[in-house]
Amino acid sequence: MLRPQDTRTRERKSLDGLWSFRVDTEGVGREERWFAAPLAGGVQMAVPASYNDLLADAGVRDHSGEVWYQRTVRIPRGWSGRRIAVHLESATHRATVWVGDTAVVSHEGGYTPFEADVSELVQPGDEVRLTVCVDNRLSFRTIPPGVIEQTAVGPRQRYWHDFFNYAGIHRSVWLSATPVAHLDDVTVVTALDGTAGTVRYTASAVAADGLDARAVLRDADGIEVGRASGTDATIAVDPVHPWAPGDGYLYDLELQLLDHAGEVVDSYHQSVGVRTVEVRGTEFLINGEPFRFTGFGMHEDHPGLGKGHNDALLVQDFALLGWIGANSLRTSHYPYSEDVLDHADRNGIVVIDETAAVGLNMGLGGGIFGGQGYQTFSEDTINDETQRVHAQAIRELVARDKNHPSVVLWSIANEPESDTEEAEHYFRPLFDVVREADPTRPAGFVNVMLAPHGKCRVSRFADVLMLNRYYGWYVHAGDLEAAEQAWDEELRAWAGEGKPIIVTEYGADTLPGMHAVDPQPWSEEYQVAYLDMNHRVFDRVDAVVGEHVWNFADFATTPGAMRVGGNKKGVFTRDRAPKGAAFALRRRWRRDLAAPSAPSRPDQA
Ligand code: BDP
Repeated sequence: MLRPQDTRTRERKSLDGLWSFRVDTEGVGREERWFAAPLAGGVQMAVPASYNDLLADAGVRDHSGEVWYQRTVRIPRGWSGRRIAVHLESATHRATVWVGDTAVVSHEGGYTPFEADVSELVQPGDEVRLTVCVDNRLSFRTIPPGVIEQTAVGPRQRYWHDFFNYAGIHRSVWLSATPVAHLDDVTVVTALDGTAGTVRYTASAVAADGLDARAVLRDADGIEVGRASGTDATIAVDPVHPWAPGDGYLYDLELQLLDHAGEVVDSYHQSVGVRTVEVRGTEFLINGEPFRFTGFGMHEDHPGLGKGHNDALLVQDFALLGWIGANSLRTSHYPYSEDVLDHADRNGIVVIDETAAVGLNMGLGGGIFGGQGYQTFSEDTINDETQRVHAQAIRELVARDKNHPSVVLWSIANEPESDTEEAEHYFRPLFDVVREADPTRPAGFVNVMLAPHGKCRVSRFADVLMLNRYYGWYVHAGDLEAAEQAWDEELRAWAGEGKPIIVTEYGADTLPGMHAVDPQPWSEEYQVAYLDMNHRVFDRVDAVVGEHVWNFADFATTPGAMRVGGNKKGVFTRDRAPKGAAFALRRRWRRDLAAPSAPSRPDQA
């Protein structure tokens, strides 16, 4: 599946805006066929957005079950004879879509796209009713998992991840038209050799018998630099302008289907960054140069909007990444909007791309240690079926993001239980899945403090060690001296594995405006001292090739005794004001950026 585009043969029409919306409090919408008529009692709801915080109604915010979205759309008159599709970039966590009275697609998983070919159901020029039923319920068969518990006051959704279960249509919805004979996938793999680069593409097409394929590569100025014929070919570029951290140089690969007369039947544009990624010993190499990750684990999270995508806020977040000297981010804890990945490509920001497999650990809850009353892996909890859903989540992530040069590393889970035999059995095949889906990038998972060095049984499958550690916060809170010693010891033990280490989370909750002469937890000064302590430890261990502070910004969570209006580990507040730590990080990271080890570009030689 390719994302809808406007090209010389393709068109798309945005269905973003206000939709009619109704919460299915009683769970009767399907039985009553709410899709078959205008939504009775519908109110206006914005798409894209999380619906939770927009209606000033706790019943809506905390609703667990289905909600319904509906609108009408006129099929453009010029679209006759085309393949017409409805494309949703995401619906959290599962959805069914109807066109008129006909169900056209259902999709499981809240952060990857899906679409339906509706050509047979619509007539160009006509208006049709489009209904989307979105379900936010999590179970032991979903990624991320959760459980609905029956309590004295009714059912309650529980989950083991530390961010609010925002739901709805979080990203754009499109109506798209392609030729019936059309390209439906492309995979691009690039290589570098001295000043030369190669772009190998493999494309596939539908209903394209008798058609030829061709690819034209153009540089950022639109000048053609190479072309090739066929659905599988390599184009050489010399000299090449590589994609590199801080230098998001992109070529445009136009893929075409051609008829006998040489007329272009279909055209799709794939942006391409020519770069390589490799793990060698304890080094993480981009274009053969050691790369050191600085940046954050982030969240798609904003006041009001929840997890809805918004371009203005995207631009703001990336500007702050640039300001602070971050060269990378992790899409903690789910695949982010494709617009985020595109922006990372364009801006030379490196991405660790993560599935939504978070909370597969009954030893943890909301960042708080303590039993949850369930066993992580068992027939009734996380089991083979969950593993199948997880494998599908990995495949969908790779299928969507494989061509982004910014993506250099896959994270298949965050902080799962990883110190048991069951965990080993669960994860070993998932590493095969990710490597089969993408043999070109390293893969790993994010290790939790409960499975330290010597106990973790899953890290042996990973190319890169990603560690989340809270020495000085969840352990040795307030005692940075003890924290430093314990952290130093554990990190050196991990370094003995001979793999690169990225510290994917370290952070301290901080209330903006709380100050202390003698740094006390929750004060802005403590956050700075805590980060300084961590940095001393990292700088002593060569295998550490990355530091991602938890978190870029404060974010919404479920209410809890450990959360003051959400998680406050942000270096920025939820509305993106800097805490003191932002300036401290900027001093450290901007210094790193100026270092002479920054990858060189041939055109600057
Ligand atoms: C880690 C999780 C992250 C939490 C963080 C915290 O990976 O999602 O928000 O701890 O407790 O366990 O702040």
